[in-house]
Amino acid sequence: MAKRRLSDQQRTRITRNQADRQQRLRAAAPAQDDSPEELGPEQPGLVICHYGQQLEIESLAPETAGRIFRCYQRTNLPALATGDRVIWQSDSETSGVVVALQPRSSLMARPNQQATLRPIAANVTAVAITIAPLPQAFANLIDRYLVMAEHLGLQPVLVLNKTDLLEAERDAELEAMLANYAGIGYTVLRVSTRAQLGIAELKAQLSAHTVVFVGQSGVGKSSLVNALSGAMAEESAAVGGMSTGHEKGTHTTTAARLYHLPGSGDLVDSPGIREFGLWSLEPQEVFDGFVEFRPFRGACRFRDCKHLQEPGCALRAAVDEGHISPARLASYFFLLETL
Ligand SMILES: Nc1nc2c(ncn2[C@@H]2O[C@H](COP(=O)(O)OP(=O)(O)OP(=O)(O)O)[C@@H](O)[C@H]2O)c(=O)[nH]1
Ligand SMILES: [Mg+2]
Ligand SMILES: [Zn+2]
Repeated sequence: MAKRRLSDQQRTRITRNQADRQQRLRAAAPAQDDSPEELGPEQPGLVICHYGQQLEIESLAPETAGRIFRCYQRTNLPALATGDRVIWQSDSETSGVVVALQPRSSLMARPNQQATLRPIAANVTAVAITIAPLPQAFANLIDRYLVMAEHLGLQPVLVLNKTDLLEAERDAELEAMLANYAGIGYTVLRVSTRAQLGIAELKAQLSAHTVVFVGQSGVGKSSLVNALSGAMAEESAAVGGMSTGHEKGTHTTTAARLYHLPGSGDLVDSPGIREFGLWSLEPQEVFDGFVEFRPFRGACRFRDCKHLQEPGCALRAAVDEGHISPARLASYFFLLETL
């Protein structure tokens, strides 16, 4: 064991040395353009966006504060995410290299098709779970995000956008669902970026936070980020159309990006999800992610109760007594199945 660890360490050191050497070679190589290739001093920065191999780093150093540098990262670093605090060095007036990652307070990741986790946003403190009358909202997806937020200790906020599109009859189910979330204790905000409704309230709710907007494509995450940040045309997030016929979004946003709120707070716009991915959670963590279930943990007659047909099931009793909604229990089973 000790021997193996030593060789692991050696391997890491070799990789790091190689990376350093390549870095020095690259720095020492004759400049491709007429900019000097000498690396500047180590300085703090913030990852604004990570797409492909490129990072957009906002400088936090006094002399260049607020300026954006195109950077690549040293190969010994883990995958970086929007919101990461880093140490970087400039190699030109507009570019540089990220040399270190500073500790993260949180990391929101998303499973991809290969079931590996891809980091989306780091150091966020709140999650705005964005839904709309169209595209149709799914309780399962909302619950998945809620479980994730609870698990990471992030403040969840449910944001219903496009209230201008609400139709009483068609959206009765949506309203009932939202009333249920409010009843559990979640903050539910109603906004319309088109009709400019509820934006100030949402802003007030989020001003102390770094909040990531998540949800299906087409619900209006980018529209909300623009409305909140008051972004000027050239720096605003791209807003997409809706595919005709299916009332779905068109996956306009392709990489998470951070925007500063005037005053205080940061927003992270993220790409709409394509499928119900699997977050690697333990069944117990899923249970705990349903906050209104927690008082009934361990209260069933059988210690290994699956809350299906067992006699003396406290969870089922709670549903019968109206403390837990049947929809949330069904959602819990659905999430367990997809683990
Ligand atoms: N009616 C109405 N449409 C809206 C509202 N907000 C946004 N939209 C429209 O919804 C569509 C999708 O908006 P986006 O902001 O691109 O949605 P998104 O969630 O960022 O989508 P992805 O980037 O694909 O994940 C656009 O056509 C917007 O104009 C609203 O409050 N009311
Ligand atoms: Mg978008
Ligand atoms: Zn039970």
